Amino acid sequence: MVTLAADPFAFDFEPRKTALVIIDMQRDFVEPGGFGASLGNDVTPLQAIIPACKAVLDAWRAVGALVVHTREAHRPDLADCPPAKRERGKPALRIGDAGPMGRILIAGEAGNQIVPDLAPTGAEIVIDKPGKGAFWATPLHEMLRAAGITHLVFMGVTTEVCVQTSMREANDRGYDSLLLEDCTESYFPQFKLAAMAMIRAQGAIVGWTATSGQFLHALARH
Ligand code: TIU
Repeated sequence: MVTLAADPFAFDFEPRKTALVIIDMQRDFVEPGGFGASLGNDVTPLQAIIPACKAVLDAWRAVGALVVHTREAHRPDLADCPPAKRERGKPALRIGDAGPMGRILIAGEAGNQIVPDLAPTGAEIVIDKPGKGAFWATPLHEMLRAAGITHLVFMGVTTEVCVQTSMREANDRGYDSLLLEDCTESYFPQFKLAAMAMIRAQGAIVGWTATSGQFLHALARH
């Protein structure tokens, strides 16, 4: 059992019953020319978390525990993209349009690939999800249950959109979830802070937060 000093109180987990879930660290969100940039955002703050994510991923791989990567991805025919999602806002490029890294948010395109530093190995689970949450319209819950997983450690982008939605979905399915504070980022710093506060409020109503340093320290003592 690993006991981690976390907020709002200690987060205890068995690594063999815990999955590291890395949300949407794909080029669409962290590189210029992708979906995030097409929405008018500066993507550079998101790139800054890659080294911290890599350190946690390397440590978790050394433990030999389960890794899940997600990508926000739609089918090339957009059959899994509600028109409301495609038409929302006034993006420079809409989902499915041709951009500098291929078609925006479409499975198989260059922009849909996870950034090289965090690229999945063949043994790791990769979930393509059509929504913001990792559980909706995906086999993730069944795969985690089959693997005996009860606890989830989250990293990725963006904190208040796909990460928070996925943590809320996980919470309603009975998982205990931890978010690594310096391994997640938003295009809006105030939203990151607010999302983390909402997650750990009311006695961990959605989950816990801790820094990657606290997590790595606890894992090393395990
Ligand atoms: N992955 C994810 O968070 N998808 C988004 O669309 N995020 C935004 O912040 N727009």
